[in-house]
Amino acid sequence: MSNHYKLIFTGPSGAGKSTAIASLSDIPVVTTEEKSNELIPNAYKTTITVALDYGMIRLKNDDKIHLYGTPGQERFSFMWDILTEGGLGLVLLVDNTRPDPIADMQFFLTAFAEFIRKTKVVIGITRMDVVPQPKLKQYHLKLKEMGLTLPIFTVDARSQRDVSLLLQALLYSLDPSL
Ligand SMILES: Nc1nc2c(ncn2[C@@H]2O[C@H](COP(=O)(O)OP(=O)(O)OP(=O)(O)O)[C@@H](O)[C@H]2O)c(=O)[nH]1
Ligand SMILES: [Mg+2]
Repeated sequence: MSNHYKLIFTGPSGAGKSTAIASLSDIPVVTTEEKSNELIPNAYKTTITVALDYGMIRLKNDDKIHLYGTPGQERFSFMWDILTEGGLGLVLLVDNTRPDPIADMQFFLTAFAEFIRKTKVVIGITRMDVVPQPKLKQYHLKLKEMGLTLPIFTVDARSQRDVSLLLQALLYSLDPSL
């Protein structure tokens, strides 16, 4: 019998959750993008997720990894609890070009604290090619201050290779045999 694993992608708007799920998915992704000038905080993107993203990875043994992306904007945070239900792990993406990305990381780790207590989490910092500061070291310092030891990587959400490495780190921490 095949196994089904559910993973959640979260993080602030523009961090690349929808992009990362599209990079990884073996099926056409289900998205709930909305175009609205009032809602879009970033000039470089024209839509935002208002409910969820869904993609799926087929493993060789017929097992499936289901990928769910949350909306980044807090006004849609009512979806966060719904989407984490039954999830095995969390991918937190952080946009390094935002005004205070380390505070964003802290915000999402706090918002998902209950889920994280029961599961595993991996952190990917995106858009470092656009704004190289802060560095990973500063994220590590904040994690330490929060009493957390979590894997953290620089990733480009558009790169299938980058996001699969991130996912592999998460899967490995969940079950080294996966
Ligand atoms: N330059 C650069 N662009 C990136 C990188 N990662 C993602 N992007 C771009 O950043 C944007 C991310 O947009 P989305 O994937 O819609 O972001 P999201 O996290 O789903 O945002 P919400 O749905 O609004 O919460 C896209 O235009 C990507 O092409 C990166 O590492 N560098
Ligand atoms: Mg999105």
